Amino acid sequence: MKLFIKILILVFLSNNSFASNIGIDNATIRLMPASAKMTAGYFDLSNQENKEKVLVGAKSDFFKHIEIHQSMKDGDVMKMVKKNFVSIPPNSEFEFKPMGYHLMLMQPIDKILENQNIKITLSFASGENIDVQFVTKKMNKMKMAEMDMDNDSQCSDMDMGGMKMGDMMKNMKRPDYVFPVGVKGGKNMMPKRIMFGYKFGTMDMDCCKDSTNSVNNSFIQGLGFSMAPTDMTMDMHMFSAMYALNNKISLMAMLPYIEKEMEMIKLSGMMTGKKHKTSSRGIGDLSIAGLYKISDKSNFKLQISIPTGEFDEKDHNMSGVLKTLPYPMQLGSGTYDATLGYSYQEIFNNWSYGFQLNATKRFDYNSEDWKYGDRREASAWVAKPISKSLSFSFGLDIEHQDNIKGKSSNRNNMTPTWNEYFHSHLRVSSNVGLNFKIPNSKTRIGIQCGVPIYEDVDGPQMDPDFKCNLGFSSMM
Ligand SMILES: [Cu+2]
Repeated sequence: MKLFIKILILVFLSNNSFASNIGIDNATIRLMPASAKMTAGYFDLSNQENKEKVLVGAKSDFFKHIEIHQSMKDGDVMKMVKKNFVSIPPNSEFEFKPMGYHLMLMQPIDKILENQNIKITLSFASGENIDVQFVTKKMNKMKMAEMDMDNDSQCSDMDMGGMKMGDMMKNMKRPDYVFPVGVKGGKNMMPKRIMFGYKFGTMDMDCCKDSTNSVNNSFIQGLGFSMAPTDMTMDMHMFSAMYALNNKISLMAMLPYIEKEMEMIKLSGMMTGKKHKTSSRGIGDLSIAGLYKISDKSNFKLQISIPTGEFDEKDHNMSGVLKTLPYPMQLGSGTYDATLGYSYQEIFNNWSYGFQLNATKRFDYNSEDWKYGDRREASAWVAKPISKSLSFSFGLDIEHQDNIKGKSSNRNNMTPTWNEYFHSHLRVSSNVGLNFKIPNSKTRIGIQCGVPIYEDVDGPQMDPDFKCNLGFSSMM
């Protein structure tokens, strides 16, 4: 009985929270690297009384100094301000949380361990003191980042003590955090985030190259062709959506709308010298991709292309007859294709670089008994922020495309574009680009244009004189 009374008294002395009608929940101390001289304490406070409660301070045997802080935005920069008190209105709840109010816990007397219990006494203006057992925890950094992603702040209460998280989030706000717009695929996002994108790509091609040389129409005629392409443009409107399933896996869907136009010239026979234009337009192949994050710097991509695009597009020929258009004018492959990709990006204080590798394999022939060749691509770039919202990039692309396999039953021998052996190429292009991040928003704009600097092709084959991409993306 004596013991029971002792316990009862102890309970009443040490835990005033019953009497004061102040509830404390989720009292957490952020576990920091051993080198850190300070950390932060977070908790949920509920004032269950009909009068205002004013928190005026906190004390602990474990920390030599504790302050009440508020993180607040000053222009573009997040700052911490010392507060002398925090008022909690009657019958309300108040969260001390990252990027808001917190206890700044300074000068710990000892190493802080994970899941350690540390007692902190909260003092109120009314004279009440409440002992709270805080538990040290590794904060879910993704959760914290998510809280921050919505504003354009630099969270200084997170980069104390050399925390990497602050750096990572600063990086995310950089214009060069995202890849140049011409680079296929992207980076993993924060869990549960959705991003919509639109990209316009345009490419202009001339005729023609063979090996590393330019060739003219008489060369093409000399090979026995009665027609030659003179000019081709390809415009692509790519709509994409991305969803981050979790920290490791982001899913992506991309659907292009493609417009192609090709001009041909008759080299011999009837109508020699006559030019003729054909065109095709429609949706291309739908792609579904998964990005698997290896680290903050790198990810793998597995992309499946689903044959939703037409591969038997027709247009009128010179004589007005509706005919199937040659291979380069088709909108889809007609086959299920898989692309494996790897991306890497390193971000430094005032520049960044990255590279991406892609390999596409076509597994089967389409119902017209042909398939595009396999393809390997490598892109590398360096980028430099010019301002907080604008960065400049310079890059190199290498693409290695195989010839077409099989033969379409609609093919003819009049033009090299219908020849399966005139499609393979090795092409190196250089490009320049700009990335723009609209301040205080989650919308980014990118533009990138490139020209070939080296080509070795099986030809005669059309070759691009330039390509440009303009892209928008917006995070929800
Ligand atoms: Cu602080």
